[in-house]
Amino acid sequence: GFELIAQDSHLGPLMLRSLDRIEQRLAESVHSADRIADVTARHLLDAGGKRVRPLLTLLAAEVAGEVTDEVIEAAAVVELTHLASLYHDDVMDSAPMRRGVQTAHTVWGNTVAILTGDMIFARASAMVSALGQEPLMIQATTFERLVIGQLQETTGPAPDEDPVAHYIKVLSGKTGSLIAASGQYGALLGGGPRSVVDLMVVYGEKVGLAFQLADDIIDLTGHPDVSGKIRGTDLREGVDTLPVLLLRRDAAGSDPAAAASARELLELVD
Ligand code: GRG
Repeated sequence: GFELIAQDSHLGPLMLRSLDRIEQRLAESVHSADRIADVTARHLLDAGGKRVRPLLTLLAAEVAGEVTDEVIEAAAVVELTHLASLYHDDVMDSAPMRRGVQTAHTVWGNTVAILTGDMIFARASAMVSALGQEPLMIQATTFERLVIGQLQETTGPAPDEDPVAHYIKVLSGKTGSLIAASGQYGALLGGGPRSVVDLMVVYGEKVGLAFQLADDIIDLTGHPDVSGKIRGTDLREGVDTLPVLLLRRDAAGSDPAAAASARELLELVD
């Protein structure tokens, strides 16, 4: 998690101190007076996670302007939004594990997991509302794109839609949107110029895409102790990731050599 980033990175003291402050804000903001809600909301936060989105917010602020208190707050908001979406995602996918621990719905049931996600999302919304009108709009747009991405993934491509194009559209919504928002918040609240704030959207989308593709490859090749996930889960559950979609495209394509080797590999996975 955060400790891993801190150990392995070449981040300067300002970044490390800022990550520490974000961690404190995260712990404060999931706290609930309700004993059970407190436990369920801490569950995934305490389990770790890489904190990639808050880090991107900090880096964008540093590049475009400076790390302000509002940047720290926004960095916590993006991680909370991500956290909320993970509670819901794990229910939808019936995932047994997340961040190396049992998922919340496995421990407490679907209802508790969904409501915990709702509570964390409400906290993020309250925090972002104090940051002003534009961050609030970014948050609302991002939430909608997250939800639509998830919806499109669930419904699958239209009959006349290219599966690879559909896949990229889904990723742009469910992963690219929040990563783009992370950069946007950093540049905006760090006092950066408008041009850089807008560029962060394009940059974040591409980082999000690269990030998710890496995730797909980790599912095939990653080590469970490092990734916290069971290898080959996507394949076993028939989730169409880009490596498989590209093999199918090659298998049906006009290059005979590529088609033959793609078919050979697909036999291993189908
Ligand atoms: C309640 C905000 C909210 C959303 C509901 C469920 C849903 C709509 C959207 C799902 C979005 C989702 C979970 C996308 C997957 C994104 C992804 C790449 C997750 C893994 O991110 P990492 O690797 O995980 O950053 P860690 O654990 O390191 O934080």
